[in-house]
Amino acid sequence: MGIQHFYRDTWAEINLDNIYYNVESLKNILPENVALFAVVKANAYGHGDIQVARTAVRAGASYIAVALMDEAVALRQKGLQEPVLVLGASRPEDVSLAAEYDITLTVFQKEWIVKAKEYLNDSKPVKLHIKVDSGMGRIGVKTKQELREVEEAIRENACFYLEGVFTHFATADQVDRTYYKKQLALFKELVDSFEERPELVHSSNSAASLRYPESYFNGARLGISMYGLSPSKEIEVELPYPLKEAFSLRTKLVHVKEVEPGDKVGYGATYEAKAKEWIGTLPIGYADGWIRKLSGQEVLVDGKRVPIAGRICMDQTMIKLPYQLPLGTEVTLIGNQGDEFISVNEIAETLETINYEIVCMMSNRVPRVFIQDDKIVEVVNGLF
Ligand code: PMH
Repeated sequence: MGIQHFYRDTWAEINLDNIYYNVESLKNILPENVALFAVVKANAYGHGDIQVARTAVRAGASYIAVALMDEAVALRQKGLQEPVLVLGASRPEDVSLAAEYDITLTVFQKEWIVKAKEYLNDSKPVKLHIKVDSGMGRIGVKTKQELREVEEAIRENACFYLEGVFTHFATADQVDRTYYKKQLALFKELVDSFEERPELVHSSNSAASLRYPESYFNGARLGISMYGLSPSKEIEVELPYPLKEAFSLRTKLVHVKEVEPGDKVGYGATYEAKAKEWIGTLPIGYADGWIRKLSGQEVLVDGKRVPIAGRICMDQTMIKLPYQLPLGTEVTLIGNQGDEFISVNEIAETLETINYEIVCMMSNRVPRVFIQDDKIVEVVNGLF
């Protein structure tokens, strides 16, 4: 843990207590024998990979999952000791890195095994999980025949250890269960066809973990709801416990001025003051992930909602102030201020997208400030 400096008045606040609570709440409803995988790919959906991983482990997670080998290596280099699974495809040429760092890989092609073994000598066996494509149509084996071939290829080689098998649902966040049930049935059928069933069998993402105990087998992969966000709007009413959002985005007024009626603001001079108005400038822009399409979004200042004035620039955004306010006044773009709250979901609605994308798109130019027990415990400046 450390406090890195940053030299701008914009930061993301990550509430680790809320992440702890979200993980612990799921852990409490999971049967004892079900391992909780904390999904921290894409810098923990923008929340900070190692900080979230450590918090999740404290709260009961026993496995960490990422999308890429690079993300797994980064976690090891930051000192993570727990098992790490790469959910996506890795190159067979890179398999020795998995051996070196004790990283578990996902496989789904016999040829991969044949090629990868050329790159391994007598290291400890590399742990593998077979991915089954039960209907997502992304990666994975689709038939019993393919599964058996991959299983055999793994078991023939002492440099590999078949630890797990998993699949991923495409519609677990939708009210209609038909497609989910089809996927689950196919996955069960394939799992039953193993000569020897691997010790870890997992299928559920957040939505399935929160709604479908029959999808647990003995592992649950928790992503979006660990961050306090519902997998979709339509299943919010079904959630077994309230989620607590962990991500806030804050900045400060760096310039305040009064403009005259007819004065313009921003690129394209698209905003025109109707009367005498107070305009504030914020040091955040589209290069931070605060993208131009957010120009119609409100922000919070002095506990009130105010509109953005004109187009968002690369590094700066202008807002209409309710009245003159001092330089350095805090402005909240996402999160609580006074009695007001701008949720990640509100930003997602403005951008006609999903909450996942909002937290992932905040760039590494935005420092992350980690809060635990109401105190700053760590600061990461992604540029250093
Ligand atoms: N497992 C796999 C294989 C995933 O791809 C994801 C999320 C999760 C678990 C966690 O899902 P959750 O965040 O809904 O809990 N993957 C993605 C994705 O590829 N695009 O959006 C979410």
